[in-house]
Amino acid sequence: MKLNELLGTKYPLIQGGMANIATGEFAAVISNAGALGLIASGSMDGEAVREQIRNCRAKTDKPFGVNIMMMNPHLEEISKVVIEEKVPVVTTGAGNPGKYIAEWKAAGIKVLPVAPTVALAKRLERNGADAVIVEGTEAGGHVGDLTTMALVPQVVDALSIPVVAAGGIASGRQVLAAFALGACGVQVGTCLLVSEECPIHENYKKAVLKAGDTDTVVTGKISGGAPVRCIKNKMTREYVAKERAGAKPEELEEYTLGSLRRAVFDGDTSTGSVMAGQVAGMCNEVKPAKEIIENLFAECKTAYEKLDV
Ligand code: TUI
Repeated sequence: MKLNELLGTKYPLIQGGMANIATGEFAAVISNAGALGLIASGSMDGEAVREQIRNCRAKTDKPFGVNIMMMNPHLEEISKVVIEEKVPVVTTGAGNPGKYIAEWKAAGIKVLPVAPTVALAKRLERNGADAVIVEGTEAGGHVGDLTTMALVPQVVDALSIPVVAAGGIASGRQVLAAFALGACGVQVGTCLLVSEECPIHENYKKAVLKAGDTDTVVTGKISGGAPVRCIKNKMTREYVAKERAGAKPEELEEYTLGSLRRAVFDGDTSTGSVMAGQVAGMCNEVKPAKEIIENLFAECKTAYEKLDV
């Protein structure tokens, strides 16, 4: 099935969740550009999500979604708010949403969970997901171990529902590659961080613009906590040093408390978590979101015509 048919979009592209960044207003910008904008509910409570849904609706009549982070302490509340507010699409991340899928589906919501493995993707298909978003470890933020290149075709082969590719996509060539791997669309985050409308601190945007191919690192791999990909800085260096020295998960958690907010709102790119994917190295220019999205599909077409196989 075509992703545009499932979501009611013009472009088969979903904006990544991006906790603390993707407000209702930003999601509306992306939806108005013809893709699917998402409100990132991150660690918001139910009423904050409701407010963002209403803000989004005030700015667009196009389909949009809410991304639900499964580690959110207000998960139960949010799972009800998306039903009450008749949100068209829900995506999930950082956990298994299996037990919520039936009630969301019964409310007419399209459900697209992120799966970092074939096993979870299969389970989610059995639970009734409309499609799965397969996110490779190239992505920014919380990540699994497998790459987009290796994981997407394995999930495509194992499932009958549509698969959306995420992680490592910031150009038309990568969109084309995702389709070649059997995906029906893409999810992108990092390339939208450098959109004019993205409501992050200027310093965060500059850090992404400046980053090269080797400038991101995954913290939390050694300690067995939640692995998170960020742009390398003082925080990631100290975090990894603490992990190597055998720091306890609680100590590490306390160390990063509020670190994403510090980067997003205060522009503290030294002790903050500047979450971004490996493609930060190719996001070198600030442009309107609409132009970024249109360029991805125009470039995809040119790259297809130029394929020399
Ligand atoms: O969720 C994301 N990316 C995120 S969430 C986030 S907020 C956060 N900050 C610090 C620590 C943890 C979270 C920042 N970035 N991407 C989607 C994603 N989902 N990546 C990996 C997963 C995932 C992992 C395990 C999905 C399901 C899963 O299931 C495990 C299980 O229960 O079977």
